[in-house]
Amino acid sequence: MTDSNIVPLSSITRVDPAKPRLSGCSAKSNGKATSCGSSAGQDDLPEAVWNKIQDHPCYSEDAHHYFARMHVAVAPACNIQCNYCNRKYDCSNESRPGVVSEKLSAEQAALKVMAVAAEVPQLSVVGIAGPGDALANAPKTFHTFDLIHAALPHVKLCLSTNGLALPDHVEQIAAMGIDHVTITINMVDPEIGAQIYPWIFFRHKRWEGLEAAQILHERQMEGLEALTAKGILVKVNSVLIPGINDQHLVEVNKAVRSRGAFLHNVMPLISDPAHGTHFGLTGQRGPTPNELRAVQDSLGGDAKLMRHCRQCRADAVGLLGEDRGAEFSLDKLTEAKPYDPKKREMYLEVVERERGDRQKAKEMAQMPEKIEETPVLVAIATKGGGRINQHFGHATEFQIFEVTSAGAKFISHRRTDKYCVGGTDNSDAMATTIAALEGVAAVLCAKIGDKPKQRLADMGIIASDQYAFEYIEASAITWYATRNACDVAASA
Ligand code: CLF
Ligand code: SF4
Repeated sequence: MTDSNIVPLSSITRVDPAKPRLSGCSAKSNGKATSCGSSAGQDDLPEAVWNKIQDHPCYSEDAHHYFARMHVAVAPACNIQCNYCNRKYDCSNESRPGVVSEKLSAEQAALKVMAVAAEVPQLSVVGIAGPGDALANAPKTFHTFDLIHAALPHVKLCLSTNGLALPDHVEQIAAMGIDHVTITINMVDPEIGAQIYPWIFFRHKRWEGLEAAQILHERQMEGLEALTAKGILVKVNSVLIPGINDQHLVEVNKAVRSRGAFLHNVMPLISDPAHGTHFGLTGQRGPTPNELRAVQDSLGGDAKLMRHCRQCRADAVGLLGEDRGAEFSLDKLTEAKPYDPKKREMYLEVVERERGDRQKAKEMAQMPEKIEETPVLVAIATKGGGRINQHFGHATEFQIFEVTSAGAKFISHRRTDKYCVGGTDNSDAMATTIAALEGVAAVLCAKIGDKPKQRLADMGIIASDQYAFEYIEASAITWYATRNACDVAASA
């Protein structure tokens, strides 16, 4: 393991933010970290809330550029059955299908967290998100959190649950200082719930059909209300299942907002017959990216919507979108370096400076005075740090920003395959990339070869490495302004 996988500090100190070359979104201009559009920033929130989310990569879109989470897979059992889940695979509440590499004891989990903290100064949150349900394994979940908190009190604790057992544990969650809880809520109508959950196990009894869905719904609402009453930040995850709850999620959104949910995260159903789930085997499809976005847009209230979820594995480690879990398998923990708090302190100083500089750069970016207002999508290749700092050929995902004269706002990410594998072009990956870039006008990356650049140009997509290592939003705005200025000049 080396620090080379950490957001390279050298790459995030290159640009002079005072350089007046970039452009203005509607963000506040006091130099504090704010976010255009899709998520709330420091100026939009009470200080106590901002303090809780400023380094949580899931609760703050801005934070996900700088901070990492890790999940410890200590919770194998579950108390309900979802039609999109097969026990052989990770919990779909918080993870994409794929077996958990290692289930851990509480002690092993604490050791692993120490090893990751020693190597990854971005680590700010440890979550328990399966592979079953955290609260169906409550004693082990809380024991694990106890050990982690005793060893690393600065790390935030985060818990994910289907909500069935939640009302029984709210007091303990609050007493342990767990400030972030995710509940997966896919319905508030038991008729719809019965199409998603064939059974639950509750009070020593198995319940099925409408009764099961009714109990689950009531327990979820009770747990949500009890948590928010205690000031705990609750994120609600909803799995979008076309034809079952796609129209219904507006109602879910209203219900959870009215009960004080901090964020709503609508995630696409992942359905594949190979995963052996009921939905996979019966042909229930997941939504297209456009269907997902249409539902997200219909919910409004951008600051209350999470759009940057990566549907992580229950043993994920690293920045969202990357998985460094293999570096920290149990057999490697004996080689782990001791945790050095100085490394993290230095990283936090860099992040604070970077956030301020990035904001200034965004504010200084200039739009032409008169432009035709056509929102465009720009795809960014990034390894984190809020900068365009990844080679096109190394990208396994692109962050998608929508750019208008009001600024650049993150709207989603799209996965792709690496174009460059072992130093050679992977031509097959280009088809995946072109499909992932549907509707995108430009790709901004740290470097791109002539061949892929031409392939993209043939598809009408401009690829540029002109903004290598610059800040994302400011570069996207500048690219947009320049393009519009050229259009105006051409039509004059
Ligand atoms: Fe993990 Fe979940 Fe906590 Fe984040 S993940 S328990 S809130 S620390 Fe985040 Fe991953 Fe999406 Fe979950 S990107 S699947 S929302
Ligand atoms: Fe699977 Fe999670 Fe649903 Fe339990 S709550 S059945 S582990 S997806």
